[in-house]
Amino acid sequence: MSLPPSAILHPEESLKSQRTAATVDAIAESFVDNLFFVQGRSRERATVNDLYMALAHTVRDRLIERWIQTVINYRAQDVRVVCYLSAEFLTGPHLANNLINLGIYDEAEEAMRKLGLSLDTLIEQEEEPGLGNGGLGRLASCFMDSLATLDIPAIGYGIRYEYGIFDQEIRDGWQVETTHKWLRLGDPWALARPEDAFEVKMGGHTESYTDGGRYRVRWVPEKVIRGIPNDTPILGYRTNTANTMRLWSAEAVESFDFGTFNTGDFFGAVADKVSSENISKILYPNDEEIQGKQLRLAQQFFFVSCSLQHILQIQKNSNRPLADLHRNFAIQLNDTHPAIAVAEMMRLLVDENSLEWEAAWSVTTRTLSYTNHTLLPEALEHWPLKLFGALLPRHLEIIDEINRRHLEEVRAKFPGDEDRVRRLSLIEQNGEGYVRMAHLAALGSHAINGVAELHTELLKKEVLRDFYDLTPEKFNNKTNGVTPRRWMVLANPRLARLLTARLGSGWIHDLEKLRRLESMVDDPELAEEWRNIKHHNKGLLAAWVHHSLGIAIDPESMFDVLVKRLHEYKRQHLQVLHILTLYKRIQHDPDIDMQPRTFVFGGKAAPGYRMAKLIIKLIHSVAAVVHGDPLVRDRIRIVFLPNYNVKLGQRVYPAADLSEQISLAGKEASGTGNMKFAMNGALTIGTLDGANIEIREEVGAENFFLFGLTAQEVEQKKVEGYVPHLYYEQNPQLREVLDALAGGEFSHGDRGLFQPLVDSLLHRDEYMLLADYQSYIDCQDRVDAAWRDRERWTRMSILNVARIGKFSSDRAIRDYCSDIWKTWPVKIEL
Ligand code: NBG
Repeated sequence: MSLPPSAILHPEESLKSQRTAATVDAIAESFVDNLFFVQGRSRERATVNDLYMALAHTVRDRLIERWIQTVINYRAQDVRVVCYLSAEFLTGPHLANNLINLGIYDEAEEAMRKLGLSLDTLIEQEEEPGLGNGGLGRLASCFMDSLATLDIPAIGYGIRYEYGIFDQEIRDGWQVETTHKWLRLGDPWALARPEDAFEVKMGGHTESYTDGGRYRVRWVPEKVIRGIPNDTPILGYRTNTANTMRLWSAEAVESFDFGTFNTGDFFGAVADKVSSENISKILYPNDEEIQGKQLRLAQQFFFVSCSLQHILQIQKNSNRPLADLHRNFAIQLNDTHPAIAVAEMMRLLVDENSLEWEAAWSVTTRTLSYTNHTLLPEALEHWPLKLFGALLPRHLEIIDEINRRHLEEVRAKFPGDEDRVRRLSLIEQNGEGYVRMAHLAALGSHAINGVAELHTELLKKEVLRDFYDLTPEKFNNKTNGVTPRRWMVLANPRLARLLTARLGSGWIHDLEKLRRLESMVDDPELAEEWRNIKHHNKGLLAAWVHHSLGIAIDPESMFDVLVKRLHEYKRQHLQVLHILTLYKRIQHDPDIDMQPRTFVFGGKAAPGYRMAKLIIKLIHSVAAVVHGDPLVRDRIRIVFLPNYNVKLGQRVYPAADLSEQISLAGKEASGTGNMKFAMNGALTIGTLDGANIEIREEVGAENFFLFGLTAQEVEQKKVEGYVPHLYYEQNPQLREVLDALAGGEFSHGDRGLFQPLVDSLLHRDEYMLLADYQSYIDCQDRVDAAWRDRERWTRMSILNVARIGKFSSDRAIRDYCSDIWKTWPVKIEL
C-alpha cells in the first residue's frame, strides 16, 4: 500500500527544522530522544554502545534529507550516474567522518559534554566494517568520499559480508585469526530494503527455442537466491550530496522447503536457507592472490547480477530505452572481481530484454570500463571451465560467442598469427581450460586503466600487451589518490587546524592549495608548530601502544613505520634485515653513534600464506631479543600493532616520521599508504615503484630517500640470471645477518624456525632483497644523518605536505569523470 503524495507530510513543514537542526541543544535533544525511542534505554541503564547508537542515529537523521534528494536525482533526466562495482569497500568508521562532513563536529562534542559524555569515547566505540582486504577496498571508499564531495551522482555496489576480514591476534609471536563479527552490535548506518530485492539464478542448464523465427536461449537454473540491498549514505564534505553505497546480502528465496519439512526432516528443510546465505557470509581474506573457489565466483556473480538488475530497473522505470543505457550510467569494474558483468549485461539485454546481439554489445562496451590493480601473475583471476560452466552455464555460452566474434576480428587484423589468437583468447586452453577474467573485462570495456604511471606502462608492455596492440586507444592511466577528509582532517586535527590557520580552509576541497605553504617553509614559527604537532601525535600513539601492548616507546625517537598487508613482494623482511644490521653494529661497537628509532610494523597475512606468517613471527622474535639486550634497547624499539585496520591507520599516519615503501620495483601497482604518510608529513624511504615515483617527482628528489633497482634493472637481472647467493658471499655484513638468523640467534637456538625464510632468500629470492640490501642500508644511513638535523628534516616534511596535492582522490575522481565516465557534477538543492 502506498499513500497518495498529498497525504505524505512535506519535510519542510514538519520534520526538517526542529528534528534535525545543527545546534548544540537540538543535537543534545535528539540524542536523548534516540536513546529513549530508538535504543529503548534509560540513561541509567545505557551501555557505551547504546550511547554510540543514539549519537549515530542523531547524525543519520541529519543526513537523511540530503540522501533522499540525492537518490531522486539518480532518476532525473540528463544525469549520468557512476556505478562503482567493487567486491570490497573498506569504509572505516562512519560517525566521526559524517560529523566532519556535515560540519557539526564541534557542536556534537559540546552537546555530549553538556550531557556529561565524551565524544571521543563514543567515536572509539564504533566497530569498523572490515569489508575489504587492503588498498583496493580502501581506494573504493576514498573514491566514494570524493564522488560525493564533488557532487557526482554515484552508487557504490558491493557485498555485505556478514564476516569481514578476520581479526588478527598475536599469540607467542604468531598470527592467529578470529572472525570479525562487525554486525554483532548492529549497524546504525545501513537501511535494509527487503522490498527492493532481486533474484539471482545459479547452476542448472540452458535450453534453446525459437520465438518468432528468432533463436533464443533460456536458462533453467538449479537454484535461485535473493539479494537484499542494504543502503548506507555516503555524504560529501560540506555539500548536500549523499550518495548510496548499496551492499547486497544473500537470502534463500524460500526459507523452508515445505516438501522436505512435511516429511519431518526439519534440518534438511533449512539446509537450503543456510547454503543460500553462505554467499554473503564471509570475505575472502586473500590480498592480491585469488583462489579459484566456486563460492567466490558465486559471490562475484551474485553482487554483479543484483547491481545490473537494479541499474536496468532504474533505466526502465525512468522510461528510458535500454539502448541508451550508456547515456545514463557509467559502470566501473574495480579489478576483475566484477568482470562477469560483461557476460551478465549481455545476458540481461539479449535473453531477458530481447535486444539484438550487436546492439547489446555496443551498449555493454560503452557502459563498462575496467581498472586493473595488479601485475602479479598469480593474482590474475581465471576460472576452470568446468567450475564456471557448472555455476553459470549460460554465461559460458555467451563468453564463447563473444570470443568467437573477437577472434574473428583478431584474425582479420593479424592474418596468420595464430599465436596471437591464442594469447588474446578469452579462454586459456591449458590443461583443464580456464576463463580469463582480465581478458573478458578488457574486451567488454571501452576504457582500461592502471593506477599509477609505471603500472599502466607495464600493463601495456606486459600483462595486457596484446590488448594494447589491438586497441591502444582504450588504455589510460589514473594514478590513485586518497581522501584528505579522513586522512588529514579527521586523523590529524592539529595539523588540519594549523593548515587552516595559515591557508584558510580551501585546501580541504582543493589540495593543490597546500602549495602556498612553500613560501612559508623558512618561517621558524611554522617549523616550531609543525614539530610540536608531530611530537604530540607521536605521544598519542605512544600512549595507545603502552596502554594496549604494554610497550613503552619514546616520542623523541624516530618513528619508522611499515604498515600494509604482509606480502613477500612488499618486503617487510628487508626492514628486518636492516634492524639486524643495526643490532650487529651495536654488538660490535657498543659506543656507536646512532639515532634512536622505533620501528613500527602492522599488517595481516593471508591465513594460508606461510611465509608471510613466518615474517610476522620473525618480527616478534627479533623484538624479543632486541628488547632483552640492555645495550640495544634504548636505541632500537620494535612494535608490531596487531589487527592493522582503518582505525589504526588513522592513529599511525599522523605519528610517523619515516614511511617505508620498499617493494621490489615493478611489483606494487600504486600503493596508497605512501600518499597518506606524506600528507601527514612523514618522509618516504622507497623504491622507484608504483606511485612512489610520482610522489618523488612531486615532492622533489631532495625530499625523498631513494634506493634500489629500477623495474628495468630488475628485468635485466632476471634475464642475465639472478644469483642471490653471490650477494651473500660478497657482502660480509649481509652474511653475518643471515648467518645469525639461520644459526638460531633469534629463535632460542632453533635453527629450523627461520630456515625456510633464509633458504628462500639464498636460493631463489624472487623479490631480490639481497640485490637491494646494500642500497637500502646505505639509504637508511642517510636517513639517520638527515634526522640529526631537525631543522632540515622539518623543512623536508613541510615540503612533502605542500606538494602532495596531486594525491587527493578528488583529483583522481575528476580525471575519471572527464576521461572515462564523462559525467558532471549535479548540485543537490534541498
Ligand atoms: C592493490 C595494489 C596496490 C594499489 C591498490 C589500489 C590489489 C589487487 N591491488 O598497489 O596492490 O594501491 O590495489 O589500487 O589489491
